Amino acid sequence: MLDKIKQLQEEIEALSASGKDEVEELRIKYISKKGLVSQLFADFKTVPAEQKKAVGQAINVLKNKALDKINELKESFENADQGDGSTDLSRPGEPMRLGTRHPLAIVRNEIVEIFARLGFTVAEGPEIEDDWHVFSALNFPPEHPARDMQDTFFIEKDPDVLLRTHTSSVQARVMQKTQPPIRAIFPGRVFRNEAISARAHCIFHQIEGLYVDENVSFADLKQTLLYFSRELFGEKTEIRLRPSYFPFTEPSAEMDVSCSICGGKGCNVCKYTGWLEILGCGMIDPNVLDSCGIDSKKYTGFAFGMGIERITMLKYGIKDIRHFFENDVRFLRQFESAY
Ligand code: 2U9
Repeated sequence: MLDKIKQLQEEIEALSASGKDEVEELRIKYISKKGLVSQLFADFKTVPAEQKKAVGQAINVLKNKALDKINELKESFENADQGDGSTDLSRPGEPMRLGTRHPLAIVRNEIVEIFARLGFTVAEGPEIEDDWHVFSALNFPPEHPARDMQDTFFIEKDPDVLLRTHTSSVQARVMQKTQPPIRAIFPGRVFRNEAISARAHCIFHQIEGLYVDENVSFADLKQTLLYFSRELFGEKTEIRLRPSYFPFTEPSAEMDVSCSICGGKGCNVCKYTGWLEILGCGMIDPNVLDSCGIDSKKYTGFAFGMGIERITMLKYGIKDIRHFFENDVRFLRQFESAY
């Protein structure tokens, strides 16, 4: 019996076929109910008791090999053209859908291009930072709440290793190694230890910018931001500045644009105020210029910062910030033609 199994195994291993029909014939011959392999199971009854274990195992191995072989032959003819006209070789291929640019990347590129037209260059820096570049250089006092565990992700026991909470750290780095005039913007990912909701996320993207030179004034800041707002939201857009406070700018302001949805008349997006807050700005505090190695008696500068998620949500009417991070193609494909 074992000899018979061995012989059948060699025969099956050497099987070949020239088409689907022949594979079907082989299947019937070897593994159908009345096939040669099935016949062995019938003959198994006659095997002496002491050989049953070895013979039983050998038949099972043979059966699996036969199944694999027949499947392998079947698959080799499944997708292949058999030259018999059954495959239409002139059919157009299945089109592969192109990926789309992420809405945050679309808006970031648009903002970068607007500032590039005003002569601003782009700079990037590390996401893992030290306390000095994120806080001390920017005039945050040692006890400032932003340093608190609740706001900042400290990623090692060493409190000097942290994830940047804003891209201002890159500005500090650029000012340390460049003397004015400096005109640059700083796009990047930032991290804050915040509860995730429809309006806030612990990871988001910012673009900050600065202009440092002799005689840079608040009027330069206003005109730059007016140009930017009209390029991004349309030429009829108006801006207004409200006094505010940041440790790194003095004076500081928050800037609103007239609501591009209702044209300033009032709607549910602008909560019937006609205005949408889009960024913070101000004149760089002389302490910040000095700590980054720029003479505050000779130079002045303005700076601004905005969240890209917020601007993208306003521009496209997106109601939940979490859409940006879920990468659901049904959401992403809506921006296919937006760039
Ligand atoms: C240096 C000096 C000054 C950058 C600025 C803001 C105002 C601001 C927020 C907007 C929404 C951050 O994304 S947000 O939470 N930013 O309001 N940022 S002025 O000022 C700087 C930066 C670097 C050396």
